[in-house]
Amino acid sequence: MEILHTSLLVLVGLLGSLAQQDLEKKTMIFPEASNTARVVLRTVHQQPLTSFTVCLRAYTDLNRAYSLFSYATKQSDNHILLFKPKSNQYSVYVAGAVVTFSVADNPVPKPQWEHICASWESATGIVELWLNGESLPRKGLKKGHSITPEASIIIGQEQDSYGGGFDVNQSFVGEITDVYMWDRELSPDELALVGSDSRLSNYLIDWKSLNYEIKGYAVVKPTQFG
Ligand SMILES: *[C@@H]1O[C@H](CO)[C@@H](O)[C@H](O)[C@H]1NC(C)=O
Ligand SMILES: [Ca+2]
Repeated sequence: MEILHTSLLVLVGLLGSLAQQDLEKKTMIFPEASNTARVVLRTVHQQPLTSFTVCLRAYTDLNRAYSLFSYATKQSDNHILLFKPKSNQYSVYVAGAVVTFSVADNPVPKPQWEHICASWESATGIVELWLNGESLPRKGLKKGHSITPEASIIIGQEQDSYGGGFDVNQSFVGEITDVYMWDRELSPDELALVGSDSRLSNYLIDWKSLNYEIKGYAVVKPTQFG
C-alpha cells in the first residue's frame, strides 16, 4: 500500500509538470525577472531543419533586452533565437549568426500585444521578420546550413548552454501566447491565416496541442482579449 501510494504520488507529480494541452485563449505569464522561470517546449521532429517559421504573440513593458524564443542544440546555444536587444529591434539568430531588424521607436508608451513571426530557409539563407502582419525588409544568413533536430526549446529565458546558462537581464517578463513552429517557410497567405488564428498543417510546435513543462514561476491564465 505504501509503495502504491508513493507510485501514485510520483505519477501525479509527473503529470503535473509535463502536460500536453490545448492552450487556446490562454497566455503564459512570466510575472517577474529571474534566471529560473521558463517554459520548456517539446517537439517530435527527427529530421534536420532546412527551413522554419516561428510565430508568437508577446505583451511586455520591458525596456531592456529580452529573449522571445530560444532553441539551443549541443552545437549552438543560439541555433534559433528570437531576441529583442532593444525595444525597437528584433534579432534573429541561426547557428550563432545574427540579423537585426529595426523599426521606428514607438512614441506611444502604452505596451501593445505584438504578433511576431520569423522564418528562415537554408536554400537562400533569407530571413523574414513579420511584425503585426507586415514583413520588414528581408535579410539573410547561414545559407546552406541545416539545424539539428535535438534541441532544448525555451520560452522565458535565453540559453547560453544546452538547457541552461540563463541571464536574469535577458529574461522575459510579461505575457506570451500563440506559440507555433513549422519546418517550412510559410507563405504570406499562410502568415495572414496565422494572424487571424486560422489552422494550418504540420506543426512542430502547436499552441493548441502543446507539449510543455513549466519550471519556476510562470503561470498559465486565460487571455484578456477575444
Ligand atoms: C543585471 O543588470 C543590473 C542592472 O544593469 C546589473 O547591476 C546586474 O549586475 C546585472 N546582472 C547580471 C547577472 O548580469
Ligand atoms: Ca545564447
